[in-house]
Amino acid sequence: MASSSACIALIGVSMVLLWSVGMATDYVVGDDKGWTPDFNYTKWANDKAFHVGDRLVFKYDNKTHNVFKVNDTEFKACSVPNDTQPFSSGHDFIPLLTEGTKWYICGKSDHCANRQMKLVIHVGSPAPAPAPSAAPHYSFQGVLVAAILAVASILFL
Ligand SMILES: *[C@@H]1O[C@H](CO)[C@@H](O)[C@H](O)[C@H]1NC(C)=O
Ligand SMILES: *[C@@H]1O[C@H](CO)[C@@H](O)[C@H](O)[C@H]1NC(C)=O
Ligand SMILES: *[C@@H]1O[C@H](CO)[C@@H](O)[C@H](O)[C@H]1NC(C)=O
Ligand SMILES: *[C@@H]1O[C@H](CO)[C@@H](O)[C@H](O)[C@H]1NC(C)=O
Ligand SMILES: [Cu+2]
Repeated sequence: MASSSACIALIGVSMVLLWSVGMATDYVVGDDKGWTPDFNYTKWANDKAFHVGDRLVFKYDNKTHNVFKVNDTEFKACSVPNDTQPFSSGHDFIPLLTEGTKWYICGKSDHCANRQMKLVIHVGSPAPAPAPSAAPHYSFQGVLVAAILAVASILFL
């Protein structure tokens, strides 16, 4: 009994945490086109607000593409770092851990210089909590009631 109460409490508390932190987002770079030549990633990134806690997902054929995280200078010159390994799984999840500007290029052939395989994004502070009305799956009041019930069940059962 005690352990199931604790379990309910944990679920309640996690829901509250999830609600207050907001939802992290996975962004598939290039959407259904993925990481591919001749796609405008500047345009793709334009209407998106990236936040700490979100992830970039690069999907590509790893025989012909890869992903290097680079700096500003390397990005502009499309120069592939010779001291770091690229991401090369073909399905890379890259968590955005810090705020600021991040640069990514494909290191194969002339894909960065001539085929637009370059992405620059600006990462802002963690996503704000959505307004209660913007959270369609559960209301703040509902979560609050769940949390109170959970705590009550620990204290009184
Ligand atoms: C990509 O899109 C951006 C923003 O819409 C635009 O300024 C830029 O010229 C485009 N690049 C190419 C190579 O078409
Ligand atoms: C970018 O990285 C290179 C090494 O690959 C380094 O020489 C250069 O100073 C760096 N530039 C910036 C702006 O950090
Ligand atoms: C990497 O490139 C820099 C300059 O482009 C060069 O000085 C350095 O020796 C290279 N390092 C390796 C491990 O090849
Ligand atoms: C390409 O992806 C496959 C499957 O994920 C992996 O086994 C292989 O090592 C990857 N190739 C490179 C160059 O990383
Ligand atoms: Cu490429």
